[in-house]
Amino acid sequence: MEHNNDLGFNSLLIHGGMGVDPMGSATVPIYQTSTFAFENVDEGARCFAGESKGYMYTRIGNPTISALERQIAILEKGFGAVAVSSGMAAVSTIYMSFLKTGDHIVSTDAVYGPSRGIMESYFKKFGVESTYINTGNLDAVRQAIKPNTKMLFIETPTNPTMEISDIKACCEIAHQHGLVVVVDNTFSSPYLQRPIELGADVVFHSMTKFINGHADIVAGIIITKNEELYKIVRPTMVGMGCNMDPHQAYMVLRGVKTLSIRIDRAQSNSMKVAEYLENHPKVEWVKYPGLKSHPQYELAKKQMDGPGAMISFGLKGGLDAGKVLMNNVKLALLAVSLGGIETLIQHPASMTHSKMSKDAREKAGITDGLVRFSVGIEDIKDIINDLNQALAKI
Ligand code: LCS
Repeated sequence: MEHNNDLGFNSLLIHGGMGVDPMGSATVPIYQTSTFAFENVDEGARCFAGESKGYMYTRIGNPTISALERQIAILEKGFGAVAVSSGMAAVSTIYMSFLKTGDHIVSTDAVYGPSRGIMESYFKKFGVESTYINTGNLDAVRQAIKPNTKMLFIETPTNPTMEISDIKACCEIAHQHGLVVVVDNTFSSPYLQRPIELGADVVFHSMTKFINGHADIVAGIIITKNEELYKIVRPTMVGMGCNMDPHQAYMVLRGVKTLSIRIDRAQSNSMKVAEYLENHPKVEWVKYPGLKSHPQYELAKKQMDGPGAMISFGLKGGLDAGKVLMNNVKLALLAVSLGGIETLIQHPASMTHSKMSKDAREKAGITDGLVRFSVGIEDIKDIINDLNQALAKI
């Protein structure tokens, strides 16, 4: 696939996925159609044989979706991308693409709950084994790899514990054993972290979060570093039918254009919120990669172009105090999801990670008292005032 990779990141956000529209449209039109007419029978046959670039059926491909796939592949420095209906559709497509009965996967323990949940339920049913470790610990990664291990699945920073894994070092270890390295890049977006440049084979996103950024769409995407992997992933997605809808693709194409300016603002707000929390007498701990107190502050600085806009913290009063805080915020929404323009607060142990066993949660550092904060782009004084008045109620 040919990409114009010479432009800077901000220019690529605006122009990266755009082809030349025959009608001169400044935006990518929504091809809201399920099917495409062929000129004649031979042309239809050529399309299905892969000998013609024409479109056939929207589950297989659609010009609006293709534009988004080109756009994200360019931003992630990959060969190509496959858009899917949600972040979880990306996870299941990746598992289905690369794992079979008897295989084993090593995964970050504090991944987004359902990424682990579907492996431990459905994929276990098909005979795939899994081991969950802190992939920030390279010795643990080495020790977890077995003769039947096929995939190393990393989430960094982790949802919600904000642990960082060294992507480059993990790839070096995994590749010595011939594993496919998959990185969930949802928390950083390609603006802050590009795992393929660090050696990853497959990157994916819940584009519901930073990439779309407006809390109005659920969407996912898988980016591969080369054509060989792309040719495994695309037919799996087509066969399983977890394609994106053209309107969904249009919304994400619109949202992604402002990715860098949204993250710049949310990140500058986050630094101030993290410092405010760290100095608050009712707060016990704060985990944010931009704080020097983060155990992997140096690694985050090396691997990421910024610490992002997600913060986790715990209060001295534990879960009870956390509940008072969450029930009393007025500006922040008490809601799951993250990475949007609005500030959100939620409780992972009873919400996003509630399907994990308490034991697995505790081992992964998802304690009952952990509160997760997704910092939006509102005025910083209003975000802090809101936290201040809610913390005063404890
Ligand atoms: N990966 C990460 C890191 C996520 O945070 C999520 C969703 C997914 C994958 C799945 O994406 P989806 O299918 O929802 O598009 N995370 C959520 C969260 O933390 N709160 O609500 C959803």
